[in-house]
Amino acid sequence: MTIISKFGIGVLIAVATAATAQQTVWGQCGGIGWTGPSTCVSGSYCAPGNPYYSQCLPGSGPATSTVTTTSRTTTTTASITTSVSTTTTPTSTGKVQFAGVNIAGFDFGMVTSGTQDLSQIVDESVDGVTQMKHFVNDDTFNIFRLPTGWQYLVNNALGGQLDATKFGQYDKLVQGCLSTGAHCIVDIHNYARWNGAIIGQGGPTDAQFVDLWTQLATKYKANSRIVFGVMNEPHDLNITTWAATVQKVVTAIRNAGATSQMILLPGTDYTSAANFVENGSGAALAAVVNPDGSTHNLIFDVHKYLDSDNSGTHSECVTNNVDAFSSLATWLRSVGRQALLSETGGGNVQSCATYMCQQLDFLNANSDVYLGWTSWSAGGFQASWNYILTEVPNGNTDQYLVQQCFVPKWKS
Ligand SMILES: *[C@@H]1O[C@H](CO)[C@@H](O)[C@H](O)[C@H]1NC(C)=O
Ligand SMILES: CC(=O)N[C@H]1CO[C@H](CO)[C@@H](O)[C@@H]1O
Repeated sequence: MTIISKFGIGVLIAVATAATAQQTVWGQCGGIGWTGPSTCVSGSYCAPGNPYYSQCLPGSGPATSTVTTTSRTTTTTASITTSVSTTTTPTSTGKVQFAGVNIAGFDFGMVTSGTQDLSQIVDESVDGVTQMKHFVNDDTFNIFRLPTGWQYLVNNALGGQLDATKFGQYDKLVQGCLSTGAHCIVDIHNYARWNGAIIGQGGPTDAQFVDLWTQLATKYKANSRIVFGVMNEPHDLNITTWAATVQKVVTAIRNAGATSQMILLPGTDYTSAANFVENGSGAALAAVVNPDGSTHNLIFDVHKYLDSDNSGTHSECVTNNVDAFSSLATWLRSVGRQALLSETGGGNVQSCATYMCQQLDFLNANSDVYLGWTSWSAGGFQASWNYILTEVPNGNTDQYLVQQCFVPKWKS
């Protein structure tokens, strides 16, 4: 009897919702297969994000005529339907929103135990900015990931204040990135650790890690193009406990005044895109919310290389990763969430050009769930090191893989 009355109430609510309800701000309001509300509450408008997902955003929307919007939507829908019914291979019907490069250097000396030898830092506050200007001006890239060690920012003082000199140098890189007009990911590159011990799991306390992010969010809260990359590549930890740590960081960033910027949520297994669902990262991180209970701009952070062991340490590529990104896309759609591929890359060789272009085609075709990518890596790699994944431009000339795939699959 109780069960029957619950069903009764459920049906009534469902009917009422479909007939009259307007979607709340940040909620979905359209897209292929969407049967929920298509209008938004007062003070917001339905923004057509991509064929699979429209969202209620605050404000009155861009001054676009209704006629133009409608005809564009219709065309897109028709072409998507055709491609799905004629082939199982994704075709480039869409395009990701963000494309860019990692600018490494302030993370140098960091190893997977979360220990950083500060003598190995390459200060990218000048050269890194020059590189970003090239990538924006010549390649139209619009996002950069700026890795740094936690130790560097606080000059090895766990729990301390941002170091005026060292953080000051890193901030020049961040400001240089912002000045290009791009989005800029502040990436703490510590593998969820400090000197061998796991944050919140025997190592630094959650409070110490939260304090770092409170300081960074306070510093950068005014800029909407800052993206908070909570942590690079956690591994070998308790994912449930880690997700609780991430929740505290998200709350702290929002409460510091960075109320709406993107925050990247990293899973375990080195944020592997292939293992994200299977290893419990997806379920644990999907429960992380903003202080208002929403998941607006909480984006899953994933990495995937194309070499034999997904490590990005071999020059040859052996996979286009379509299997991995395909299953992850299905899960992302099932929970209505999105991911950013913040590390991917390969050697400057033919096999990588073939597979990387296929991977980028797939991401473009699934741009409803994949926001974009930052490839690994430009930054402080000296020419004499012959680093196999280098994307450091030679003046204004891009490396082979950038020329073959990263630029054409973004610009086309
Ligand atoms: C992880 O931590 C949670 C909560 O603290 C605990 O219940 C669970 O047993 C732990 N999992 C493992 C595999 O140790
Ligand atoms: C920590 C954890 O559970 N890792 C697992 C994630 O999923 C991959 C793929 O199934 C496993 O190999 C890992 O052991």
